[in-house]
Amino acid sequence: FRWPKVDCRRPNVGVVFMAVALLWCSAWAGAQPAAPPNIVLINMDDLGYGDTSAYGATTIKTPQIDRIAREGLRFTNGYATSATCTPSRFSMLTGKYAWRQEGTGVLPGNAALIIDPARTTLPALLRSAGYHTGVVGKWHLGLGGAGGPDWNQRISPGPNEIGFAYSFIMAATGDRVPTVYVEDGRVVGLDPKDPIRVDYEKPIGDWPTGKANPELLTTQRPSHGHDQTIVNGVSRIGYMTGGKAALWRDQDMADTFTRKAVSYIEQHQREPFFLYFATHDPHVPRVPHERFVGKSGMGPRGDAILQSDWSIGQLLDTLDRLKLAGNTLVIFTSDNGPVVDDGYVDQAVEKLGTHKPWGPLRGGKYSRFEAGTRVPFVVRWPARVRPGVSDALVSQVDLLASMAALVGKAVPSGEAPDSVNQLKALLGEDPKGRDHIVEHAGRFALRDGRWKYIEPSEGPRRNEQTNTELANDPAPQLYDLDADIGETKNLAAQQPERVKAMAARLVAIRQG
Ligand code: NG6
Ligand code: CA
Repeated sequence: FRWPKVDCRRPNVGVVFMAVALLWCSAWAGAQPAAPPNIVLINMDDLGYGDTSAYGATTIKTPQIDRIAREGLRFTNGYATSATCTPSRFSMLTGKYAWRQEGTGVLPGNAALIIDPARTTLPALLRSAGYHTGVVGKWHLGLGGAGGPDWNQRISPGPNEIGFAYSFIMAATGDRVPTVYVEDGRVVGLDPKDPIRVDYEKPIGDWPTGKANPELLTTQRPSHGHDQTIVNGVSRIGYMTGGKAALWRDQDMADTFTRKAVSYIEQHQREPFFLYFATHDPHVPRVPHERFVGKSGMGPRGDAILQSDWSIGQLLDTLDRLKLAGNTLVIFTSDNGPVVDDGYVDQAVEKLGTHKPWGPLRGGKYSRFEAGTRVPFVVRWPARVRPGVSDALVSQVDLLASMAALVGKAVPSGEAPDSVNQLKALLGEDPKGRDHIVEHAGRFALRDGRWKYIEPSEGPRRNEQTNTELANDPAPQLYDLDADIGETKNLAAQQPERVKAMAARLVAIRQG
């Protein structure tokens, strides 16, 4: 290449043209919005506010999750809508509080799909904006029409009918049958000569159960519940028979989901994509791959957290390798708070040591105290979001309206009624976020700024089996979270006016 000779007194027409064209091009590029970011939504299962070193844990190290936090915006007031999986995920994908719809509690493994395919969902909205959409991991929102799925046919409706162009899922949870993967509506590896049958009411087939044959249990036995069909040496909730060739090996689950997620990113690297990656870790049964066993010193629960950290690292590495990291919005969160003993004797209690899965918060999974729904919540988007910490009040229910704003789509009226556009808060441009949030665990609580109101309720104060404080109290509770993040001082008696106002507001929101 030779630079053209330039005579300043008689400028070369070609050079002038090139310079003008260059200037024009760069001005035009500056005025154009950057290409829409890819979106990777990572939803952990039962990971607590205090379970990662990103959120202050010192006895467990989660370097990959920490990396998202270090390079992104870490929220201290990020919420799931409910303290269990199904309603939490329902809200995240539909933008509607799950308690507005009947039948959105923790679902059995053979439940019908609870999201109406006619409604606007987060994936459907992104798909309409030109995104390729995929889900890999835990589903737990039901499959099939009324009556539930026939596992031996194409299962529909499911994720592919509510907006995901690709799906590779487990139907419910690891502790619920059937213990098989479903890819785009088909059970993976199913031998048609060995059909799957599932029942949640009565035994079906002749496979051993945890109740009758505890000697067949290999890695762990149940502490409560979980004593029905045994698969892979673990007894589960529900009865199943058939589908032998399709059964998963729990130890390989994280590898399987990770592999599918990585190949999804590889396949769709040249178009905007939305990947919803829902890990099973650290939900029960905690049966991590052999290479993670013993690595945390905290038993299988800690090992499962390390395993999920590894999975997430694989996704981050893939984004780096494909040079996608800069313009990919990664959202990291969890579906509900932590639980230590959730039904299996797996050393989680004995080996917990000084680790506090709930961090400075009170309660845990199933609870209306903060640890039930306040969860890890991190947003990383190197091209746009400045790293740091945000105290803005943000909720998973707002992802739908916020992502709609991001991709320039309107939310159709009447859809996603509880989803508020909080894009500015999510991008670090608004330090406040929502002004209130409803917390739900069967009954209700309202967070309004610094104040937390828990409506009176009968019922046990503690879930004895999981050893979780549930926040049930026949008297109203009021806490000042700014002064008392651990909800130790009930101020309701001192501030009856505030209690009354918040109770009325909660009623209005629920009716709204
Ligand atoms: C409970 C299970 C628990 C877990 C939970 C759902 C028993 C005794 N306990 O009913 O182990 O599966 O449901 O967890 O069966 S969630 O994270 O999917 O909401
Ligand atoms: Ca969960």
